[in-house]
Amino acid sequence: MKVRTPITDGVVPTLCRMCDTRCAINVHIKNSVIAGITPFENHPVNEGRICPRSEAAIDLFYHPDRILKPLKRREDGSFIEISHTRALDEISARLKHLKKEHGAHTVGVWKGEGLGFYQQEGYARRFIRAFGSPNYFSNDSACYNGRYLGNHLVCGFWNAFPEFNQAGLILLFGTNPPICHPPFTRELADARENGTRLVVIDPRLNPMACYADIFAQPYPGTDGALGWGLINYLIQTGNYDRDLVQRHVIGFEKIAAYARKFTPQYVQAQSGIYAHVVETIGRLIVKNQPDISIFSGAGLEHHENGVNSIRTLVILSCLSGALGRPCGLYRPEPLGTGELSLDRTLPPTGKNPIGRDKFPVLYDIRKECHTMTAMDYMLGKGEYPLKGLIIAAANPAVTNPNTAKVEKALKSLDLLVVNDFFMTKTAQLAHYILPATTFLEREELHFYPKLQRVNLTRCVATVDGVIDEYRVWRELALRLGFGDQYFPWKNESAVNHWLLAPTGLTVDLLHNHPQGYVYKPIRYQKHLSENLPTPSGKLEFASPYLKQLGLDEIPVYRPPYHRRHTDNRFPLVLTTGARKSLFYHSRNQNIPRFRNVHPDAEVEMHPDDAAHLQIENGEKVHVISKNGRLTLRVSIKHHSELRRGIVEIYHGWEDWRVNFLTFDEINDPISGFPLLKGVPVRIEKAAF
Ligand SMILES: Nc1nc2c(c(=O)[nH]1)N[C@H]1C(S)=C(S)[C@@H](COP(=O)(O)OP(=O)(O)OC[C@H]3O[C@@H](n4cnc5c(=O)[nH]c(N)nc54)[C@H](O)[C@@H]3O)O[C@H]1N2
Ligand SMILES: Nc1nc2c(c(=O)[nH]1)N[C@H]1C(S)=C(S)[C@@H](COP(=O)(O)OP(=O)(O)OC[C@H]3O[C@@H](n4cnc5c(=O)[nH]c(N)nc54)[C@H](O)[C@@H]3O)O[C@H]1N2
Ligand code: SF4
Ligand SMILES: [Mo]
Repeated sequence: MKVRTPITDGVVPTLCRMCDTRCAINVHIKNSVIAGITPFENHPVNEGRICPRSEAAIDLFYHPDRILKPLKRREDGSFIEISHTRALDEISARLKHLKKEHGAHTVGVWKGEGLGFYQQEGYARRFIRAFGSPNYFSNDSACYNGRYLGNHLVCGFWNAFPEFNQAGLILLFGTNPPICHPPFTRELADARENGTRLVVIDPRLNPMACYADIFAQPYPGTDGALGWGLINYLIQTGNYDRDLVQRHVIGFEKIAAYARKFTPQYVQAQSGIYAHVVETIGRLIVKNQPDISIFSGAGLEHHENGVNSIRTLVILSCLSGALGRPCGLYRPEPLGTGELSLDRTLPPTGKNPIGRDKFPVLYDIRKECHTMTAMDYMLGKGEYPLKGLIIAAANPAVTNPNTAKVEKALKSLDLLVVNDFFMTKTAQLAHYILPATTFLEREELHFYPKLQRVNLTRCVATVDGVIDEYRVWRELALRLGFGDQYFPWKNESAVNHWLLAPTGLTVDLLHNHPQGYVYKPIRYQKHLSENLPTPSGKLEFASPYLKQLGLDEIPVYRPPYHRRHTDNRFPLVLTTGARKSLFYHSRNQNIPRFRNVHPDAEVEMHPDDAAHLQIENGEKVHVISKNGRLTLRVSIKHHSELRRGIVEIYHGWEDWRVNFLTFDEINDPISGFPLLKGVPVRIEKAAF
């Protein structure tokens, strides 16, 4: 591996991308070797702190298993190294062939969490639009869009992270900040020290719950019932923002009428949370309104009723007066860069984007196709076949639900190209694997909407022969004949100049601001002077848009699948994917010092459930759903750590793929999200 660094010795400030938080770091270079990563002191996101995953960027960069040359699969399934020129020539020839013989729509691209949002996502979207296909897929068929849509449908915007330290009361639903978003934990801790009250709602004891005033464990997928119960409490006690309702809301009467049945007793029957706890939370909201932060995580959106649960909580937040407040729902200003995605300038024509007929809202609002429906199209069960796919920075053979089907579908493709560092389960199925650059090898813009700040990351090193994401798309585009028009910039730096041009900011300016540059001041309470960015210009407690699509006008609560379809064969409920601090989805398992901490997979069980089945801690068991089985070790938790009847398995293991057990056909009708956190299963002792 031949590495070049822009300086031989010194420190380069940039942003970490071992997760999406993007803390500011200093990368130390000694003798042209990346020798260390320390926190950058002066950035408001992490204020001079980093987590242990950050330094693992060095392990990743120099990893002995890293793929450094393009690989081509041979007939016998083995791979041979080929040159970049040959790989790009052959891939583009095959793409051309698919387009000519079957149409551009039979090809798609799939961006994964490894690339996050913004610029790298923009390239993937741009490429496929310019190619002429509507089929852009991403990990966001199971991440983030549920929360985005839930907020967007009510308010027209979403600010992912509020200013927790301004809140009098914080309610966390299905989120685990100490593991998933370490910097926000500091904000939460500061808030606690200043007297902020905290409520944590999670069937599993997550570390934040230890610091909560109230920790309540609902049955998975029943948060909507609690949300409605709290709405009912505010309305019945007359403690809601009447002025807001009069001036800025449509649909209040409808939600007030529907909320009536959600008495504390009814909420208890639905969610398992005691009626007096529901009332206590209601009282806490009343006492602290309008300074209420309500934050929901993947724990809510990974259910087939997720968007409605989230809409319910957004309505609760608005009723409690938190609209426009720093701790609540405020609308960030966009930076206003050039449009990479081409979503507006070159909207797709011709064939239907995959999944739009089933999940019109997902496509309409996010311009995304649906990954689970894509599997059907690959298997010849769609309106047309999907034959070619380029996957960049995703590992769907591990992370998408119903793994057996995902593998079958990916194997059936005429062309599968995977851009990654490692021979992942997905890469193993590819016809071509392109070696990927790490975040240390590119310069890209990053926005922090909450802070209205923008950063430009630095290219800290390059590896001979490995080309960055932008160049991969550009080289393919040039060979396909649309490079000059749509990828005219010679390199990423030229892209950055173009992106920044409409903003009045410059690359140099951002280089000189490693602490981030505040591009616009934050404006709270914007709804007082301008319309909300919804179709009606008001908060849509009832959505005419959803009604017209035949979807729920108000966020009706429907009990989750496992409570609607009780089946004696599958008496336990599996929640999957509660994050581990050192792993990131399927990443970091190949970093030995991390793997030593988590050597193998386990299924977490409540002691009563284990005792009932006469299972002991550490014993091997089969976990069985209607879709498959997984054999792994039991970890018996303490009574308070899990709700009885719930079991939990991490989702990123390459050797124990929990998505063999999950379903791809039980989806949220608005977001299309799969049911990942409420799967009926049974557990059997494994034979010795
Ligand atoms: N270390 C690490 N950090 C990560 C990631 C990672 O893989 N590793 N992944 C990143 C990504 S892409 C994402 S999307 C975020 C996700 O981060 P979060 O949004 O915080 O979500 P999770 O950790 O998946 O789950 C949060 C909690 O939801 C609970 N839960 C499950 N079902 C329900 C339910 O029905 N109701 C309620 N109230 N709670 C429920 C689980 O028990 C779990 O404790 O984390 C990000 N950060
Ligand atoms: N059962 C279950 N399934 C889940 C979840 C769950 O909770 N339960 N969570 C879901 C969620 S929230 C998410 S976000 C998805 C994540 O699903 P994926 O997007 O598939 O995430 P990863 O498994 O991290 O795969 C990322 C891949 O990108 C590679 N990579 C990392 N950085 C880069 C880069 O800079 N360039 C390139 N080219 N490659 C890179 C990594 O090596 C890795 O193989 O999983 C979802 N799946
Ligand atoms: S939380 Fe950790 S991994 Fe994520 S950006 Fe910050 S330092 Fe990096
Ligand atoms: Mo995610």
